Amino acid sequence: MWTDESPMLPLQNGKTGHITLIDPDKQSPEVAANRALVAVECGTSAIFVGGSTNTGNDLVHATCQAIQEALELRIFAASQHPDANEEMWNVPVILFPGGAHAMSSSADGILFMMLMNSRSRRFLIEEQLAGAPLIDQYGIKPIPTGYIVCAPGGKVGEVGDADLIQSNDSKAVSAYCKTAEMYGFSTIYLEAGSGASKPVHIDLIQAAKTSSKCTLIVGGGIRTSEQLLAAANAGADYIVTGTITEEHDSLESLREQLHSLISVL
Ligand code: 1GP
Repeated sequence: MWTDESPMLPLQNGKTGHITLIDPDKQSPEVAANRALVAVECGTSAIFVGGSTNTGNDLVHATCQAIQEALELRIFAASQHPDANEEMWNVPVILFPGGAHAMSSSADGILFMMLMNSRSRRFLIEEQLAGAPLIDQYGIKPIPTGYIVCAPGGKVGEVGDADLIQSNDSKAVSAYCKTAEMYGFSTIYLEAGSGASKPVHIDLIQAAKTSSKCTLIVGGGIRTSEQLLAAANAGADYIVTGTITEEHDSLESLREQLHSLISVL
């Protein structure tokens, strides 16, 4: 359970943090919970739940619930051992919604996103209008986020009708980030698309970092320690990985990969 009151992700004392994205469409809630536990064990700072465009509320909710229950069990188990670190299991579960249909009252927070470079009114304001009353009703914390999709963009670029930011267009990223800050958003998410062939270009990450004081999340196509470090050194406050978590049949091999990946931060 997340008790922090501020409308942003807690920063990691100047270090870049890692976030694990779990797409409820890609495994059962039980497997999702086990994957999330392994990720937390390896040092991930938050769990994002969402991703696919058409996943319904029921599956999103069941996945959030399973993850929260698993974390609570670990917190309880740790509280019974004087040497165990109870705090390490206290990570937020945050919705990363494809739209207003992908909600859960079991989440601690939600990236309340504007897909800033969408050409579609739906992703600029309509999904938000449909989602805001539900977020209010559920009492989950909105994290106002400027979501900016960069080339190659993948499925979210297509579905979101994004006017993709090209790798040499630092000026555009800078303008979007300043706009996000002027709107009062706490957070910016630079996205290359899930499973992208290449991550967001470091020039774009640098431009985003120097253009606003918002918390900077970077994700899409990051698979190696080198890519993770490059994004961190360019100024990412948080780096999201999703696809690599879905590629492991065994929790052991997932643990091995996530451990070697996250330990470089
Ligand atoms: C997608 O940024 C996230 O929204 C994660 O991307 O699945 O490529 O790690 P990957």
